[in-house]
Amino acid sequence: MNNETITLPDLGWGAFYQSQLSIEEVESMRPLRVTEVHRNTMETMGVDGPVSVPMNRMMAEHGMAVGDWLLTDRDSVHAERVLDRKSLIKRGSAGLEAVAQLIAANIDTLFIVSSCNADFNIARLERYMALAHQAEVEPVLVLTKADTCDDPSEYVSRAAELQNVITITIDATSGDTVEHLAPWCGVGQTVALVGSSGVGKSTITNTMTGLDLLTKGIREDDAKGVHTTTARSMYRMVTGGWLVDTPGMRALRLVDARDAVDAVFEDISDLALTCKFNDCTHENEPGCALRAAIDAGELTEARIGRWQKLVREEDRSGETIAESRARNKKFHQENKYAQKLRRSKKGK
Ligand SMILES: Nc1nc2c(ncn2[C@@H]2O[C@H](COP(=O)(O)OP(=O)(O)OP(=O)(O)O)[C@@H](O)[C@H]2O)c(=O)[nH]1
Ligand SMILES: [Mg+2]
Repeated sequence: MNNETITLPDLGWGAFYQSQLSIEEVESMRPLRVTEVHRNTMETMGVDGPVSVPMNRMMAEHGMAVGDWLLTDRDSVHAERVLDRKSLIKRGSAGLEAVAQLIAANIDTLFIVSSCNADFNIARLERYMALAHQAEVEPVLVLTKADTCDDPSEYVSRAAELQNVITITIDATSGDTVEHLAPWCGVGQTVALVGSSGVGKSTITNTMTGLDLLTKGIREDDAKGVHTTTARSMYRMVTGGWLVDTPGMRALRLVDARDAVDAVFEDISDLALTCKFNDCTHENEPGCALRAAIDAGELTEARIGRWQKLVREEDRSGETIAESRARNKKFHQENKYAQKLRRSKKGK
């Protein structure tokens, strides 16, 4: 990349960010886009090339993500402010508290990556679809390893259950990938890759950037990869846009995504509003619109089950720490009681 000739629009800048600057700020400040997030430093890119910006209190309190826009004084590396984000991809991190981990900011498209093998799992893909809906970015399903599979179209048909998503099948190691993904990867566009470990995210990144990032072989037996990518970085693609590679996720936990879940299952959530009882569990109540749709062959039990699972998870992630502790305590008490009962029955 020739840093000397890079412009703000090349970096993804546009009216949305420009309108956040006062006239004074336009004169005195420089916008920098975060390309790498580290504990103490942000690596950024501006029109004069790369700049390392030390983490400060404002940034720590705000929370930083790859793709963020920072403002510093023209001759300083001290960040004054983080601009409002056009979009934000975040997920729940492990533990009791619903703390969000920021994955990427200001992206236009989410490439949901899976492969044409045993990794393909519709429930997991629905979760990623909810992630895209929540961030209000366009999802594109990218199915890798089409070259290793007899009939990739079988996976495309299975993906049709996701509704309203473009599906592309690729061999991520081949140069043809650039052409297939180009519509989302042009100048000014930013894309993030998400998906399980070993599906080929870094391979796509290598092909799209011409770089040689670390990728690792896959274990043959279970189609699971070995976690390879550890940091989050944004790279310039040969097509002019920017790409955020992310480490494979073992389990994606959504946060504050109830509306997004309903959007992914819009047909079901809309229909559920027409059930006779507004607290219908969709199991055996009279006047249940979902049961009627199953009977009519319009919906499958499995898909309704996946929707309900995500809704339950969302209801739980909305609970306070105290509520969650109380639920766990009750569960353990009930378990203990059941064990005691079993033991006393055995003893008889
Ligand atoms: N034949 C073939 N191999 C692929 C394809 N995509 C990825 N691979 C191989 O799959 C392995 C894992 O790919 P990575 O790109 O490291 O996977 P990743 O998604 O970045 O994995 P993490 O960084 O662990 O999340 C590598 O050996 C790649 O060469 C593909 O489309 N076709
Ligand atoms: Mg990787």
